[in-house]
Amino acid sequence: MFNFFKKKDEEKKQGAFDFLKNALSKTADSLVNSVIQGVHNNLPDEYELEDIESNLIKADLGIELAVELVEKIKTQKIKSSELKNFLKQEFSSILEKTETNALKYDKDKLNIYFVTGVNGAGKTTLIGKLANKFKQEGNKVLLVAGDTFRAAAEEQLDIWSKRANVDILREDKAQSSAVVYKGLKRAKEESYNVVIIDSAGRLQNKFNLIEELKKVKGVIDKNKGEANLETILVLDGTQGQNGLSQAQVFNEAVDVTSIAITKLDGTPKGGIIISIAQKYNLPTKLIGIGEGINDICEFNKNDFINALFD
Ligand SMILES: Nc1nc2c(ncn2[C@@H]2O[C@H](COP(=O)(O)OP(=O)(O)OP(=O)(O)O)[C@@H](O)[C@H]2O)c(=O)[nH]1
Ligand SMILES: [Mg+2]
Repeated sequence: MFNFFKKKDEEKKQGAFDFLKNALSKTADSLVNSVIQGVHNNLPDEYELEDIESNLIKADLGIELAVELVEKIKTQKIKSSELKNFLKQEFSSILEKTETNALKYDKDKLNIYFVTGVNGAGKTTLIGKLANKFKQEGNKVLLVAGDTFRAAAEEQLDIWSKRANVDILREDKAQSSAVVYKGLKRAKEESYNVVIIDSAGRLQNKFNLIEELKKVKGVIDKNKGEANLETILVLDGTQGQNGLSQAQVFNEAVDVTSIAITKLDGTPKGGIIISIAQKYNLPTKLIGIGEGINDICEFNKNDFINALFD
């Protein structure tokens, strides 16, 4: 019996890794395969170094990092046969810089997840997936419909709450900060241990919307007491480097503690995970790899690197 379950667990783990590897195959092609493929000389020559650089930039690693890596390849005299391993080591050590990739969670405490990001990044979908995961793990979960801005946003969250079989607090025609205040109050009164707060999509250049988001964050900070707070910035993986400027604006406004990258299925732009760790020291903790309720993974550095390189 025990062995049977153990085997099942291992199969499940392998299945999850294969799923991840499959979802990341386009990123692996752009970030690894296309970079090493065209290099034939024992020591890459000037033209090949230029190609490496432009391929790394195309893979959405960002210019700064691409230039830095090519400089290292040149000065450390990395041979073409060593190139793959060199990239593997470099990417791993960049990801190592961020402190942890585990989502803050303590089963004996209230855990608040405040989910932010620009329009259409995948916030509400991520919330649905996350709610389902927490519910299945035995938590008492409350969703808070903090997006009072877009018509039908609350309805969309409501549908996800039913799919995940969790409770929701929503209030039509209310201010976001008022709904969030009520949500936190209810969570304490009714002993929820996971609260996930949705927010309206914001364009990072829209001053008023960012100001409103700060106000909501202020309400959370003031009322969270001893709770864990994870402020998640959701980035659309298909937008690649655009995510960097979003990270800067949102981080300044609400003190982001973790990144969720969505839509990694089918995009070659997954290099953003590496550049965001390098530039802002922000850990990616969740990745979305599909539209279904189970298409979410907790980010794991080793699995990510292995899925790209092995
Ligand atoms: N392929 C794929 N699609 C996704 C993923 N996550 C979200 N989507 C899709 O992206 C679209 C936008 O998702 P939402 O969750 O509504 O995004 P949002 O950030 O809440 O959008 P606003 O509320 O308008 O700001 C939907 O069509 C989702 O199905 C993912 O991981 N993979
Ligand atoms: Mg939404």
